[in-house]
Amino acid sequence: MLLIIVFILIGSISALVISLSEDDFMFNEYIERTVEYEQIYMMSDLAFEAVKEILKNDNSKVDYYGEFWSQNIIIPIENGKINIQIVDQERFLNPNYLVNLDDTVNQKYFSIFERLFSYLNIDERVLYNIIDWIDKNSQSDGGKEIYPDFVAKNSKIDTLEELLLIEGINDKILYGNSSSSGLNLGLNSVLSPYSNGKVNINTASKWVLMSLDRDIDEALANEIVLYRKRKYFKDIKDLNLVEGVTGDIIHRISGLVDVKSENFLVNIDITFGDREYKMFLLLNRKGKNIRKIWQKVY
Ligand SMILES: [Ca+2]
Ligand SMILES: [Ca+2]
Repeated sequence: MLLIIVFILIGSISALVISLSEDDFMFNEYIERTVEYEQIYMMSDLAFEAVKEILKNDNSKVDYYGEFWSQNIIIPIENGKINIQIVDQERFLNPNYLVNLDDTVNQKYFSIFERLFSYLNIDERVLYNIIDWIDKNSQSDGGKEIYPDFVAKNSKIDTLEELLLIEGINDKILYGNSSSSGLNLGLNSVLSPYSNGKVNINTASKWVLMSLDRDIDEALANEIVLYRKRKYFKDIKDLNLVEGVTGDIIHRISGLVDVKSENFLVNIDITFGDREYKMFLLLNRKGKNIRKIWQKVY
């Protein structure tokens, strides 16, 4: 990916030499920017190495708030700073797990999403639209398979922005709305297509916890969050230390939850002179092995 970008840059520079040779000012500006981009990539590599070290030195068997990775990291640089925020993806629900490998609907996940959508005041029809968007077949399961200008993707969701193509999902539903009163949480604060499908009970928000089981109401979810402020869950069974969590609840959610995370989205903000760059890295961790899945620069 990086190589491709470098090649494109080299190509663009030679094209510019021909077309802009009379406009030295613009050309110099372009070269300056190109050099800056190279520096940005170098910094992002540095940031990646730093994050890799942090995650390598972390206990991968349990992940919770208070661990080093969960804190904001600021690295001062000449002329600016690098701000790194690591977000574990297992705090979110992954909509891709609504559909099983054999293309049938995953009933457990369906119930979780039904609850989630009712908390977020999203029409249940949108849930069927998401299922038909993801499942490989083109027969409607109650949702939309054919749109006026295109057909449903019939494949997994790669990015949350992609949800905007699905009927019934608009900016307000995806990103939330903080202007009016009441709960206006966006899907982007509860979903991720990068999660391994097992919700980390140490990092999941109250709304995700409430969606997991019909007997986890708001009061009980608050209790779980309160417990987490003092201790963390070393094991799923530790949930019974929270007053109100029954053996039945633990039994029902045991295959859907975990106490650790595997995928991490790293937000890197680079302030450099008067310019700002945004960079995202998706990392996967298996024990001490950290793998970069992709990298994006804005
Ligand atoms: Ca950890
Ligand atoms: Ca489909």
